[in-house]
Amino acid sequence: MFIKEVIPSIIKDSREENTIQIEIDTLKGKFISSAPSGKSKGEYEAPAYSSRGIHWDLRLLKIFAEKIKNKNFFIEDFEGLGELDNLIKNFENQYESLGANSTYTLQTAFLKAAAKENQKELWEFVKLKKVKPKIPMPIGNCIGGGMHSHGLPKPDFQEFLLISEETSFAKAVTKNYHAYESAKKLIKQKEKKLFLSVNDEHAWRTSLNNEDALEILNEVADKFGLKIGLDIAASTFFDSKGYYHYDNKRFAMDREEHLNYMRNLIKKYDLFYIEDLMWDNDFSGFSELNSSQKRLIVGDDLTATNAERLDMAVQGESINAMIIKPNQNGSLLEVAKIVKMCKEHKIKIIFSHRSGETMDDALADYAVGFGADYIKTGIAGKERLVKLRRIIEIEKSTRWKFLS
Ligand code: 2PG
Ligand code: MG
Repeated sequence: MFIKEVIPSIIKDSREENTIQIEIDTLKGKFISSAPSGKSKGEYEAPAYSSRGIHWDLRLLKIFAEKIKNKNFFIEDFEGLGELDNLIKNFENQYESLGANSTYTLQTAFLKAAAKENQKELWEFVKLKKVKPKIPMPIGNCIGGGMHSHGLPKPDFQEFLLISEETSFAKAVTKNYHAYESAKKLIKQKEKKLFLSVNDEHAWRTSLNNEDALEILNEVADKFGLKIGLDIAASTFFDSKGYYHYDNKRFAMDREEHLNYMRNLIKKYDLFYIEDLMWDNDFSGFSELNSSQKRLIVGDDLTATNAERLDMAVQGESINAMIIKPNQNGSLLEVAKIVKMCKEHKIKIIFSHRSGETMDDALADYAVGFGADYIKTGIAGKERLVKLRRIIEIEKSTRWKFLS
């Protein structure tokens, strides 16, 4: 693959914040990628940018771009990414570390170009050895609170999720969407003052409290035959003295009270999915509730798409499902290693968007190629829909291959 030019730039994400975009021009065309970014960031995730910020990363990327310009790469499969990875590592030793958003974007634009060179779709090209590609099922954010929803009052929990498991992804996405629309009507009926709008991830932003929102989620899930879940994002309302602060109701819970509250909610609402139920160092808190295969106890801030953190969670039997956000790590080869570890330990894999997103749909290809069980990428909003549509497209064009 002959690289004619590499053009890094800064664009705006769905939150109107700056993010990195990279275009790679080869003899086969132009390939563009851009990085998402999180707001509820795990303490253990790789920094998005170098210590001097995004503009410094852009400067570094421009220098790196000159180094791979007019260079030929012999890349035939995903492992071939190692050649670019080594160049990045050498560059970082010589200059300074790039942030994870920069390396992720560089690698993704490169893989898109390499897939084309090899006449493959991105998902086919990144297919891992001994891992079967899979059409994941959608997890969608229906009602939002926490750091993704501006102003008060609002639910403390970050995401009230709908999970649809159907014979096809297209059907599952449609069900999530109908339930989301139906939740809007119920929120309108229940809110005294009308706060209804959409939040960062296009989930309904409401003044309702946690349990009122859960009642609505439950009602629409029953109506459409869906499962429900929560991303508690517990670290975002935990303090250094050991208390969880429930701002909407203005009270605090200690560890045992919070753990009991989680236990009761799981039981009362028969939650199928619960993410980051404790702050991101309480591995044993997670394991106390990780007792049944019936529901998913999910690590996100806990595991931060990091192999060492996953290893700690495996040792502690803390989780049976893990969120994978490729830009939380920065190296797709590392992400592949984490995916294999999850498969080995029977931990379900959920590829996930970030709250600040772009129109890049590569996440969908990675979810399919890496054999993810689920993809969490919202229900509405153009940056989320582009990823859902990409999976529908892959499903349409390849269904027979997955069945063989
Ligand atoms: C999460 C994510 C995505 P953020 O916590 O799961 O929903 O949020 O991108 O802000 O980290
Ligand atoms: Mg999360």
